[in-house]
Amino acid sequence: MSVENMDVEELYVVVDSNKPNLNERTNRTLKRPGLDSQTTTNGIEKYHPQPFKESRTGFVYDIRMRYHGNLHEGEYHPEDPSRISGIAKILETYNCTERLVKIPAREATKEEVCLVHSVKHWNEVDKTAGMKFEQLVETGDQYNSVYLNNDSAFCARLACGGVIELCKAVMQGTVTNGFANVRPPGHHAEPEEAMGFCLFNNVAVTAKCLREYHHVNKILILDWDIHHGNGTQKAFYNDPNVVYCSIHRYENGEFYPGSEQANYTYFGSGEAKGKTINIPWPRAGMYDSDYIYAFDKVVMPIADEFSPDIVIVSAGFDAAEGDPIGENHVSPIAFGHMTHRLKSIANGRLVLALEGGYNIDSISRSALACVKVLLGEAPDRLPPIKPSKDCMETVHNVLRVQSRYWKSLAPEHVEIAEGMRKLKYYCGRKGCDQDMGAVIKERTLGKIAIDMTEMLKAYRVRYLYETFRMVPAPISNDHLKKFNQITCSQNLFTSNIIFIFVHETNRTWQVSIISEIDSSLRFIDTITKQDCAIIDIDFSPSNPGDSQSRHELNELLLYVWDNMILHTAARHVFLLGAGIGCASLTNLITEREPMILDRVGGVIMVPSEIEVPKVGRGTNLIDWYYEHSCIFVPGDHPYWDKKQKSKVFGRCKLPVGNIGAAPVSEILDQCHQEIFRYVYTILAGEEL
Ligand code: Q9C
Ligand code: ZN
Repeated sequence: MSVENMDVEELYVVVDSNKPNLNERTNRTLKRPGLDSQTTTNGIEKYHPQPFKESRTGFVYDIRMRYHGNLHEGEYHPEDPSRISGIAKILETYNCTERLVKIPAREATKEEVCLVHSVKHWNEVDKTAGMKFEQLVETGDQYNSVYLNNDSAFCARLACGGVIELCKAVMQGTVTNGFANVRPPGHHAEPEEAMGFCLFNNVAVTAKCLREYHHVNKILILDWDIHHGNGTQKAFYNDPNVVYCSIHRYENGEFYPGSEQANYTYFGSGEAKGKTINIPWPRAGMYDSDYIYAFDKVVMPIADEFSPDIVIVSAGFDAAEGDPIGENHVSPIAFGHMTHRLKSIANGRLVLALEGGYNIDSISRSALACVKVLLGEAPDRLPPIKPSKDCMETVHNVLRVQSRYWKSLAPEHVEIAEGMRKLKYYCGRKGCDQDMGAVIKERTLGKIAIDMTEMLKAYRVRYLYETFRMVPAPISNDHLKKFNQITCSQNLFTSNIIFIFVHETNRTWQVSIISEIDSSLRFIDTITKQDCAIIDIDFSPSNPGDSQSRHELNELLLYVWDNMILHTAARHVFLLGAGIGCASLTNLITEREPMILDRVGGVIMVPSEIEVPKVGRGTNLIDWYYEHSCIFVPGDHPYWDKKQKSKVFGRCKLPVGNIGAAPVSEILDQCHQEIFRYVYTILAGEEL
């Protein structure tokens, strides 16, 4: 039963009664008997015009929360009382205050606070009210980034109780949504510990209260403060009913609070796997597009699927443009958009609770934008979303880990480049061989008179199709399109194992067309017979060996990784390179390090007479490469003359029975068995 099934009169009764009201459960009892399922005589449900639904926005602000302040005279601390008065002032200036329903704050009780925190912690905070200056300083210094005065404990109780009261009001339907303008903040406060300007974890305590005392089943906590909410993560790490999702600056664990637990590799434990979602930015300087992208790709699908009863936002504004600590560039408009998107969850039951944010002007304008959206205004228009590379990489990492736990993130649901979608469609369709055959014939016939390289490539594409039903992969990047050389097997999206095979045509065909084709085809034959997928990259550089060609191939490989591999579900990727293609593989490994280490099972190369390529810096990467590579270097290769054999070149070995110089194709042929033995060894060591 929903609001649209009530008539206007009933709706007014509900609103006027000022009782728990507009939510589905309570409406049911208010319904007149006999109206429950109105159907017309032909069985079609009768259309009911939707009545106006009143939305009300609650607001918590108690000036006494300004009492908590830095005792050191004249010494500035960013977590300043003016933060909340600044926000209150701008809301007043823009006539929002009069439209808000004031929800009085009250002190949270010991019982409530101790749903998250230990009694010991409660007592420690409690004691500070009666301490002398030196004791306060000393106690504050015992924690990590905390200051105290005699009012701190009181303010912390008030902040916590304020968030509780607002959420209660939302659950009871007194208001639809709301903003808690509170301090001190809470999300760093751990069960046993004050930390990061936080004494009690306002949002975590509230969530536990809602579940414990107010029959709320599922809660989503979204934390957009620039910092990871370590306290909140801890409080719910194995609670399957509370999803904690945080977008934060991580910097490889360097940024405050400086723990690896803020990484995307931490996703909850036990029954709660997937219920912690970390979106860790690798650097400062993220923009609106990055946040909106993360929202659209991760936060919103999960929020929809989880379908919580209420959404609580740890709404720090230290990711805002102008914040001295966060150094990100999120605009008030983007904060408005994130708020707007969250209103679509949990029947609009949404509470924003202030956390960090240290530029008074920035946090005031950001909070204003959020409150306006809560009040029902539309957010301003944003320019088109252009996420940064670092953002996309982060989001891909999160998706890869989280798609195990969320159906809505599974690869087949993740939006992919247009061409890939078509390919996927094509690969999944029965009886589509004929039109593909026609496309390929057309393409190859037209090429014959052009030049030898093109002809050979075209012939190969056709052969791959006719023999292995491999299809040309679409490339949406115009610049890379002209090479027209990626072919893949149709099990690309279903296979757990994918080989990326990079090799070149044009220098070897001069030696022997047939043998080149034969050796690469033998590979493909073995791979497809094992039901593994393959992406074949037949690279024929316009000018072999020049830097332009190398650059093009590097780009092509990154394209294949970002736009193809990342959209597959395969857990084992093998990189196979022959000749000039080898260097583009080490480039790929260097450029996509974290993802590569996770998904690539092994790297196999036959560089032939080209220089043995090396991976980039980083002990992690170098050690991994050495452990996961098998580089066949002929006996007469200058590599063997080097005094110092560095791990950056991978694990080099002589091809079996190899004496010296031979074309790539021949070495490839010689190593065939050994290469697959190597692959089997790796796969045997891992569960499939
Ligand atoms: N080197 C919130 O935004 N920075 N807290 C300490 C020590 C602490 C931020 C730096 C930042 C805490 C709620
Ligand atoms: Zn913060």
